[in-house]
Amino acid sequence: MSAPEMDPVADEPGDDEPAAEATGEPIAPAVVQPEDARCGFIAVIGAPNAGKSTLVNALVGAKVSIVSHKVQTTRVALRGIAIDGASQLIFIDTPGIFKPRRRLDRAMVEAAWGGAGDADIILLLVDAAKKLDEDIDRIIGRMNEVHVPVILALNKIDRVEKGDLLALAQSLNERVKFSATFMISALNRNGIDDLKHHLAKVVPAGPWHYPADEVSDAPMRLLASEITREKIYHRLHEELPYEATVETTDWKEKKKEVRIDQTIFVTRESQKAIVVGKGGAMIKQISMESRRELSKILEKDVHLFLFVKVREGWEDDPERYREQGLAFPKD
Ligand SMILES: Nc1nc2c(ncn2[C@@H]2O[C@H](COP(=O)(O)OP(=O)(O)OP(=O)(O)O)[C@@H](O)[C@H]2O)c(=O)[nH]1
Ligand SMILES: [Mg+2]
Repeated sequence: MSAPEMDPVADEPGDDEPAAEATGEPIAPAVVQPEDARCGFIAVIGAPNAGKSTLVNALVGAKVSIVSHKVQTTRVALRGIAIDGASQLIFIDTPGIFKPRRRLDRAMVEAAWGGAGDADIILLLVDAAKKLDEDIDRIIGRMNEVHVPVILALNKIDRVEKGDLLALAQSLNERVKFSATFMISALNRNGIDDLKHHLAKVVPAGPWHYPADEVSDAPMRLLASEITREKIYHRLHEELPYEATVETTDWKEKKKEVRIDQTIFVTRESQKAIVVGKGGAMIKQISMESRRELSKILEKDVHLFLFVKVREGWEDDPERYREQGLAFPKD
């Protein structure tokens, strides 16, 4: 990698003692599990902003996927893992399915349907507080093509009148043969346990895929990039978050602390100025918020160094897709 274009920003000084290189990959231990084990992959699909990532985090009981009030936050199909009784539930949090325009959009839609294709069960999440629109129509239109059970979950019921909710459930059930319908609030955890117990009953019998204490299969480096990307989504607006990408370039871990280097790629000089902010104020804020959350997750002191680089046309560079775990669409 070429030299950074600006000094790294760290809100804590790093230190220069030699540190062991961590690979971020867990060493697979033998999976201990009950005799009557069940295990299944559940793809959570739905329109952008329906609350899919919030739901996966609620079901897993840990933050495995980033959330924002903006659409198209999730880019890659990420897995979150939960245990309920003798069942291991592996949730695939997919990007929102929408009408793809840019190449990145197409990669995200493919990742979403790809995630659904790998699943034993599809969980279709619909924002009940929103009118049915063409996003939902497009998804519903393809539901009859899938050959696994589809469960409907109406989300955000904290924002809907009961009568409207029942009418929505009925009209969707007239169009697709759902195996079950749930009404939930992913944000308030309302109905989450019922949904989880149901899933635990219907996933196929079979051995667990992951150790009991694992909540995500994503390498820590990717999760760390995602956390910083979430802070960018919270702090910056308009097209910038969509045109920014974060890569973790270095990870040095010691017993009690970890040094993480990340690069934020933007597509134009003007965007770089916004990300850095006046006197570096914005990047410091992003760095501080990301570092705090990473420290909590890693249970270690984190020294986070953020670099900002302009890379024109990263959206057409296959390597940038691979780094984010996406397949590169040819056209
Ligand atoms: N009121 C309310 N808001 C919710 C609920 N669930 C999620 N949200 C909010 O909806 C917004 C979108 O949530 P996400 O989990 O990022 O949605 P997503 O479906 O993963 O979005 P994409 O990844 O962009 O497709 C966030 O602001 C959430 O806090 C809910 O049950 N009630
Ligand atoms: Mg999401």
